[in-house]
Amino acid sequence: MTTDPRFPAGKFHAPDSYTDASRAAAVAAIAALPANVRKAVSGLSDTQLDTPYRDGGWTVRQVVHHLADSHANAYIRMKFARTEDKPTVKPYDEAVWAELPDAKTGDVEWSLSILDGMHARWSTLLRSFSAAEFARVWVHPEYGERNLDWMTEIYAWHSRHHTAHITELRKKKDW
Ligand code: NI
Repeated sequence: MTTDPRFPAGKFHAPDSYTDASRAAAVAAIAALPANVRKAVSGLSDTQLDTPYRDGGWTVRQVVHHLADSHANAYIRMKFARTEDKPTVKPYDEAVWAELPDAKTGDVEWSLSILDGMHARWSTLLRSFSAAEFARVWVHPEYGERNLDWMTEIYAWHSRHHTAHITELRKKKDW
């Protein structure tokens, strides 16, 4: 395990192969994110929410809103990949989005509510996928093709990654 504060849950490594069990575990991690992040921010004051999780990093508030921004894009991209032939997805600048006023100062409850509803739908969709559907791809203009298996794994990791930013900060600050 790395001690790099940017990667408290380790860096992402795609598995060599995908199985029913690995897919179920990844979907379970995505399904669990809303409750986990809600618990992670539970009881924090506005001042605590506006504290960077590391020097030069996003605040807890920005991390929560980033999860909603990122996962909304991922959810929609997966729907395109499920329903269209190799759709090209639209990149976005997550660092710029995190500085927009709704992400910088908005009530975390707004994004917690988005995550509650969206992850219920997203995990329901993922549980419906056959192996052939998990093999469907999208095309990223910079990174090329990625399939739904890879995407499910990376967003399971992404869920753990950002939740750990908040829980590690609370440990460090003894909050
Ligand atoms: Ni992220």
